[in-house]
Amino acid sequence: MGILNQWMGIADLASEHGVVVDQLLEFVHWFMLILGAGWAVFIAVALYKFRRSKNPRANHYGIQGHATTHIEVGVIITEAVLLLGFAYPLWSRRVDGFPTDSTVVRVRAVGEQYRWWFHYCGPDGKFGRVDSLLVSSTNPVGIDMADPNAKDDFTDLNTLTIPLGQKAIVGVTAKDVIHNLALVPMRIAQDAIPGTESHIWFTPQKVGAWDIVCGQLCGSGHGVMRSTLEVKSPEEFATWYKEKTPAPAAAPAAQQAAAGGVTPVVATAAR
Ligand SMILES: [Cu+2]
Repeated sequence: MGILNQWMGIADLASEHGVVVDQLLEFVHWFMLILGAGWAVFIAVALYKFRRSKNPRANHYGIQGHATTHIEVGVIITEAVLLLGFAYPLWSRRVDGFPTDSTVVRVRAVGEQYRWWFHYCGPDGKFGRVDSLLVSSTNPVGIDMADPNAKDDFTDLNTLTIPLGQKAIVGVTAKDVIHNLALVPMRIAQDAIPGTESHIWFTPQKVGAWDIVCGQLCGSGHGVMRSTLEVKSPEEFATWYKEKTPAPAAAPAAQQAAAGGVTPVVATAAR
């Protein structure tokens, strides 16, 4: 994990790609520590060397050697290597080539002041159409129930449930202001922007439950905008998913009842 990461209290790591993120973090922390110490020494030396008692008259030529130039060039090269050689490739692997296999789990995360709704597409693997004009107290993410793809969709409040070892794609958006879905143990975060849906993907590698925090100051209740990320074993996840899925032959009226049925669970989770 890295001695500096550990010392600074890094959160539990639970995703496949997170190892590389942590390695980069560890390296950057060492680099900054060395750089910080170097600057501290430089200031101490400068204060002593150029003290007034020894230099009654200011010398505007300063240091004549080239050592500092070489050190600066070294720092610039190291930073360029870090950015172009490590950070960009890591980022491009995250945003390029999203997984397309049939086992991918898809969830939509919809932020609002101050909670997260999670929208699942159901066994058909297709999200129903969503429309912000359809948002109501019984339809928190505005699912269009007339769309056949929406028949098996369901939502959950403040708990993002995903299976272990399976790639997950989360579409992140918001209803009101900009939020940020920060899945710290997965080493991934995404701004939730009203009117647009941004996607992230990762593979959970540990069963467990962690806090999801909002990573953007989104209002007076920002600090309490906490949800839970729950990684279940594939079997447990399948059972949970089946329980949550509304009955296949349900008529629109029954759908509404099913949606209502979810509400008590939701209300408990909200507290
Ligand atoms: Cu927020």
